[in-house]
Amino acid sequence: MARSFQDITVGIVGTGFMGVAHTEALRRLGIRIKGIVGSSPQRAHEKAAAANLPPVVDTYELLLADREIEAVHITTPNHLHYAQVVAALDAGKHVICEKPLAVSVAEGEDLVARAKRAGLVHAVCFNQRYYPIVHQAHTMVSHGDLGAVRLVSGGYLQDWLLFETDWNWRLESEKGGALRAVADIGSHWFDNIEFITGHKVVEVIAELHTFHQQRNHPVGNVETFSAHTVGDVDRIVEEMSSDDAAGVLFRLENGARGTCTISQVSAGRKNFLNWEIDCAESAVAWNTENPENLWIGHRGQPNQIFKRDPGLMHPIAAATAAYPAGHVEGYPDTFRALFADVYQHIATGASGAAHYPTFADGLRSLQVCDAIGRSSHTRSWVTVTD
Ligand code: SOE
Repeated sequence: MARSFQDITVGIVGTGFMGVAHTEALRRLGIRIKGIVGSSPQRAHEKAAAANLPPVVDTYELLLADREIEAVHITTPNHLHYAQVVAALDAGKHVICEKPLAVSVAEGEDLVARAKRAGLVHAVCFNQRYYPIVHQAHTMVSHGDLGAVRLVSGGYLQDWLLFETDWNWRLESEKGGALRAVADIGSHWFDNIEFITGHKVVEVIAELHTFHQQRNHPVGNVETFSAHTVGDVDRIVEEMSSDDAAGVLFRLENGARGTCTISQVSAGRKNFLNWEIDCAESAVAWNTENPENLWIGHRGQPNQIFKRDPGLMHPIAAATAAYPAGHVEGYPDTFRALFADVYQHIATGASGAAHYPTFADGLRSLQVCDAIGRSSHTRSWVTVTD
C-alpha cells in the first residue's frame, strides 16, 4: 500500500531560483519540507523571509543528521552537487538533484554507481520533460503514430545573459563547470529529444561560441534571471571562456539526423525551448512559449493543433496534467508533475521501475554535453561514449 505524501518529510539545500521552485512544487503535493539550507545562515534567513521558504537549517550536515528527513533536494550551484549527493546517499536519504547532475562524466559515473549500491531513489530534475505535451509527443512516437523519426530540429534560446554586464554564478566555470549554455539549457533540450524519440544521440559535431570574451559584472551574488534589475554597483572585468551559444549537428541511434541551436544571448527569447520532429508519416512541433499546443503536421490532410487536454491525451501524458484543458499549465507545473512521479515511487517503497529521469539520465546528459565540448575543441565528429 502506498503511503500518503503527507507522511513524507524532506529537506532542501539551496535557496536560489531552483530552491524556490522546488519548495512551491513540494507544497502543492502536500509533502512536508522540514528545513532548507542556504549558502550561509544569514542569506538563507533573508531569502526565507522574502520568499516564504521553509524553516532555515544552519548547515547541510545538520539537515542530513535529521532522521525524520527521508529525501533531500539539491538545488545548489553545479560544483557542489557531487559532494552533496555523496553525503546524502551516505546518510541514507533519497536524492532529487538539479541538473547537471555533476560537472564531469567521471563524477556522474561515480554517482550512478553509488546510488545503485545504496538502493535509494535518485532523480535528476529534467523537469521540462514534464510539460504534458512533451509526454504526449513521447507516447505518440513510441506508439508509432507518426512513423519512424527522421529529422529533429530546434534548440533552446534565452536572453538573460545577452549583455556583457549580465552575471550569475553559472558564468564562473569553477562553479558552473567548463560548459555553460550547453550544460545549463542544452542539457534540457537533448533530454527532451532522447525522451520523446526513445533514441540516443550517438554522434555530434558542434561549435561553441563565446561572444563576450570579457564580462563587466557586479561584485557579489546575482540571482538567476535578475541581472538586469541590478542597479549602479561596483563591477569587475572578468575574462570569459564558457559558451554563450552553440550549434550542434547530431545523429540518433536509429539513423535520424538533427540540428540544435543553444543560446543565452538571443534578445527577446526569455526561455524558449523548441523542437520539431519530422517522422516518416507526420511531424510534431512544440515550444515552451506556447506550451499547451502540439502542432501535428500532415501531407495528405490539414495540419492539426492538439491542445493539452487530459481527457484526450494518452493516459501517461494525462497523468502529468493537474488542471483541465484551457487552464494553462507552465514551467512551475513541470516540477509538481516530476516530483509527483518521484514521490509516488518513494511512497510505494521504490518497487518497480522509475518513470522519472534518474541519475542514469543525468549521466547520459553529461556524456552528450562532454561530446559536444570535445567536438568543438577538435572541430570534428565525436562519438558519444556510453
Ligand atoms: C537558467 O538558464 C535556467 O534557470 C536553467 O538553469 C534551468 O534549468 C532552466 O529550466 C531555466 O533556465
